[in-house]
Amino acid sequence: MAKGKVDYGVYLVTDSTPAILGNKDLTSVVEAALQGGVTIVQYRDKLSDRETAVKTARALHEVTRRFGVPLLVNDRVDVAVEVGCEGVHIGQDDMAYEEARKLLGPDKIIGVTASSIQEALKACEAGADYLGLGTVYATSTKKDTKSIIGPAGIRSILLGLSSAGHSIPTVCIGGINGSNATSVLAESSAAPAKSLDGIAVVSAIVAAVDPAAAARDLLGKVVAGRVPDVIKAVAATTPLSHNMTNLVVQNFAANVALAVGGSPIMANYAEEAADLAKLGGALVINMGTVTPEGLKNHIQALQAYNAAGGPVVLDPVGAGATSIRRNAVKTLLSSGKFTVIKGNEGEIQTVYGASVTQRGVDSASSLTIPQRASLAKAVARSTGAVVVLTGTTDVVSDGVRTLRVDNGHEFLGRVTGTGCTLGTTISVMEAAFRSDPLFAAVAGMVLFEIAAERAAVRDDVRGPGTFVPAFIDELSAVRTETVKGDVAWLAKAKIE
Ligand code: 3NM
Repeated sequence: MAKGKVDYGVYLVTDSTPAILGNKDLTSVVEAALQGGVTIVQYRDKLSDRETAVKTARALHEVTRRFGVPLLVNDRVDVAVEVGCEGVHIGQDDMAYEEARKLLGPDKIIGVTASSIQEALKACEAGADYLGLGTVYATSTKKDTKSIIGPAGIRSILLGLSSAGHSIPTVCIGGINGSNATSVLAESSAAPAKSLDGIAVVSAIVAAVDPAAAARDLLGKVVAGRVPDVIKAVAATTPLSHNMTNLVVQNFAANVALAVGGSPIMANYAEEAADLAKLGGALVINMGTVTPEGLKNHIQALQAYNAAGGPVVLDPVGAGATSIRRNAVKTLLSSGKFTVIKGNEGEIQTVYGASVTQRGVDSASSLTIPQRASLAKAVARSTGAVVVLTGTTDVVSDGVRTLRVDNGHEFLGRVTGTGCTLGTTISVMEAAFRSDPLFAAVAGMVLFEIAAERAAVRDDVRGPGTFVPAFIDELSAVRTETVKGDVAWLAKAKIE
């Protein structure tokens, strides 16, 4: 597991004391939390003897490895060395960073606790891989905390780090739970400082009646918390959205790309792709109205963007409708790599290789939400892409993290081209925010769907016809509000 690839989003710290764990089994709680979406685990045990600690750490490591998630050990470096897990977390009163690094070697993760900018800078300069910032709020889980710094204290450390030029990952800890996570993330990460990379919790998951549900809820909040970062990254770069799309949506897609902050070009001729791929944008390959000539163009452009390292969004429109389209999907998937594959249930089933028959491009749903989540996850794993499976409840997965997005409005289903323009919206986000394609995709989805909700209830909207211009207005308004720092609209986001 490469150190640079670690996802600090939902960071579970364990506690085996009966007051928090109750009579549950720690390994089972960690496994459930991983199913819910925990992205990194720290085994923290101040009481057990060495033999018990090694045994517990080994059992936890077996579980975390199955999920491809790193396991760190709190303080007890010798236990981490013996178990061979991915690293340690050390507090200010624990072993010195340099000594821990000597024992662990250069490839292991070492995180350090910091309560002030001085401690944070010292840890950065020593070479720490991430910082745990706290204590945010007083918590009965750790009674000996020295300073309660609140979200404002976290924000000032983040500001200090960014003005010193450090981009080290950070999480905050202390009293974080499902009720305050959204406001802690927003208040801690207020512009212009770098944002927190995640939240670390003990009791919000370990003491929860349903640790998987608690973890899922926190993951949704962490992902929602990054939406403004994505939209601001778009505003900072106005990225190119190169659309190779169908005849029906050319104009609508170009207008949506503009409204969400992108710079659209509708260019179906692949000879242009090599030049366009150098402009730092993203490509949308939309298979609607496919022709043999079109497919050749798609393959050539896909390969040009792959060579330039630019994101590519595949929209396999009507993929299951005809054998021509089913074969076109297969050909495209074997010709290059996609960053995002977006489609409805029939389309994603076709990408999966299932033999489904779609009537047209409209969507019919026969799977339950958990089945849709499994399908999205499986396709993400087999293709390496983020999969966006649209429907009344959308599902998005990168093969590790799987989320549901429950926003949108029925008018989106009564106007042609909205699915295609969601692909365009996502391409703009992917172009601007390369560090996490899942965050970028979710940002595109909630921006798009909440704009639709706002448009649908406007007084001047009387049906699908008047909805379209209002929708474009609202896309632009939501984006502008976000760039100005007003993210009240995000309270409507239903990400879980
Ligand atoms: N470290 P809960 S606060 C383990 O401030 C730990 O460094 C802290 O527990 C620090 O999520 C803390 O239950 C306990 O509040 C956090």
